[in-house]
Amino acid sequence: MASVRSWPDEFRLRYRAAGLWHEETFADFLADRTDRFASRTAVVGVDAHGDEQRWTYRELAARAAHAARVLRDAGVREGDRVVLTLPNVVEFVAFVAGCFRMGALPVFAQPGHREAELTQFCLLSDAAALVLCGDTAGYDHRGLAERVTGELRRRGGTPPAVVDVQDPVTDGPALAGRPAATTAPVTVRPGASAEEVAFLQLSGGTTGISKLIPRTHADYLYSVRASAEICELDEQSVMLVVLPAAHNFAMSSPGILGVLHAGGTVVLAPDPSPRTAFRLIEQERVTLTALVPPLAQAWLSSVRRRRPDLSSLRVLQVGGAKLADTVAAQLGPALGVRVQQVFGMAEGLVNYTRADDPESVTLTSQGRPISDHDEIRIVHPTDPAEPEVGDGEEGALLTRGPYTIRGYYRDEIADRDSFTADGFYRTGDLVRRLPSGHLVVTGRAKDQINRAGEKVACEELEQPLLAHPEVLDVVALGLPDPYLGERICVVVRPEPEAASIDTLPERLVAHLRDSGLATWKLPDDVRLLDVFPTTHVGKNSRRELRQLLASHLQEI
Ligand code: OOB
Repeated sequence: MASVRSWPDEFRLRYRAAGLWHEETFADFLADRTDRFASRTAVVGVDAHGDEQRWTYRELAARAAHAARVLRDAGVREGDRVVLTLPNVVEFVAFVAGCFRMGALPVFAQPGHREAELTQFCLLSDAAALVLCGDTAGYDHRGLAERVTGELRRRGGTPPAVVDVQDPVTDGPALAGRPAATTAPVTVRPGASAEEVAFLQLSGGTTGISKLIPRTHADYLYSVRASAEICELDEQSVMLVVLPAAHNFAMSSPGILGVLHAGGTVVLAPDPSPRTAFRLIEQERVTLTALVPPLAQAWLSSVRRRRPDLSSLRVLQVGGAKLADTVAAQLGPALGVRVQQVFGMAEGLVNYTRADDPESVTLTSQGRPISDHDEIRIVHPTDPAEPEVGDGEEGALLTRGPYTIRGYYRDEIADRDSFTADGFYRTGDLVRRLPSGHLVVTGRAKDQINRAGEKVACEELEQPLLAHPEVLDVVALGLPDPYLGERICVVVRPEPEAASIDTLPERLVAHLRDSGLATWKLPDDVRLLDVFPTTHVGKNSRRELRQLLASHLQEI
């Protein structure tokens, strides 16, 4: 895969010699866990039909083998990419494991992605299959897939095979009464190298739609092993997955893979409501879960009303967006848990607060890196020479290490902007470092909105809006919101000839929806403004716009 920039030999050898990178692939990993923990419970949740499932490690392996067979019958071959856009159903785990088994590369899309994103992911990855759940929360994904394949055909591409996990053929033979594929099994892929790309994650996106992130077996499994150790997972661990399963936080920090690594049980929450989560925690005696800050806040208020039995829950991880110190301080006492902050990114680097950190650190910092081999550089945010800032000062975070990518998937232009010449990834986050090595996230230097942990590139909204005939100019920005962290605001300079100013905001939101953007990216707020503040070089000034909105537009 020539278009993926990998670690230079010097680093590969260093990570191997230090015992961080192993020979193990995901197929090896899953086969080994199946042997070791065969009759223990691996996955609990609902399937695509809404029926409850409880799979042992052995059953998970059988489901994975079946998923591999379904994919192979759909034309997927070793090395092919498979876009998954599944909700938190047990089939998600089966298909991820199925891809690993046959050496296909999952591309971790979200069920909320729509035409714009899915078309892009299929094109970029040249996907052989698109795996979806026909009806997800009342939304017709089959119809969506038809529009995506139609668009790919129009653009001269080969559309992927569509696999619907609600189709009875995708069910494993163990499900009585449902027909199953009967073709020959797909065997675990022999002889693969652990330094090959295992799957593609999605970036939060700063310039248009998410970029694809190539993660190798060796680098990702290292982060999974180390995360499971830091989070003290073992066979007794029961993790509730409330966040979207395909997100990097839910997958590997320590997430689904960390729990399977340790021989524990993964419980998938079919919806993120506190009510569902509390029921599952009680029922399954959950020991660990991960939330984004707005969900943690929702739990705080819900726990006071519902008084659930959370006695089994020991650790509550919070990450994906900045957790306010005041909320952090309330969570432990109110829920009877230890709070662990997690500051990570799909590109690699993950920071955790540790079990033995003092409260002053766990409540006010976003943790320290997984590894002694994670290199952290904090530089002046606007000086192009990127000099390092002094101890404890705010600066832009750059990082390099054994599980941080050196380049995106087939995107050399993004690589030029996102990585330094010596291979550091520019995270776009502003941080300061405490003497203990813990990082405090203080802000962001990238054109991205973080709405309740969901990332939206400002460009994703600005580009389609600029194409609207009644829009002269537009800036998308995140405004502070007590619950969401940030809410999405687009400030539009309308064409003087705009048809009807009164209805323009609604029509612009409809236009964005029609352009096929994921639902969570639609603006919470559309503001009209005749003149935009500009920087000294004449560019629109987001900073001044934000200040302007904060000061007087709020009252309009
Ligand atoms: C996680 O991954 P992504 O790729 O969706 O987003 C990464 C970005 C970071 O660069 C930062 O801007 C923000 O999300 N972020 C946080 C944060 N955790 C992530 N900002 C402030 N405080 C935090 N605790 O979001 C992700 C991946 C793995 C584990 C956890 C989160």
